Amino acid sequence: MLKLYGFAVSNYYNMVKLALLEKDLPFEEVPFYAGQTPEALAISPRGKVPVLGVPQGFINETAVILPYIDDTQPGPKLLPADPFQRARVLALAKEIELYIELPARASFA
Ligand SMILES: N[C@@H](CCC(=O)N[C@@H](CS)C(=O)NCC(=O)O)C(=O)O
Repeated sequence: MLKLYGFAVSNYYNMVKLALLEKDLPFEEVPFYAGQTPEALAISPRGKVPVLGVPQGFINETAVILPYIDDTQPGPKLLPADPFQRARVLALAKEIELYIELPARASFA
């Protein structure tokens, strides 16, 4: 079973979680707060979340995890087949990540 390492307040964690839910895949959530300990770095080389645990090992970086899920797992495709429509969806996701969610973090406290 796929394992999702991370914590729920992370937008990146939630991007991967939503992809897994959208595809209706079984997965286990593993609380993981990353950091720079040897144990954490063995799972996540930069000490970041999310990480996807797969039978062969660990995959990090959201932009790598999402296409991996789409390419290897059943369920509805996460992106449109048409290149222009796909670009529009990816641009919207990038807009939310860079220009809405990251600045909004300043108000989390
Ligand atoms: N480029 C990474 C960024 C991930 C990232 O910044 N995650 C944050 C949480 S939202 C994190 O792990 N922060 C803990 C830290 O940097 O020590 C990705 O897209 O997965």
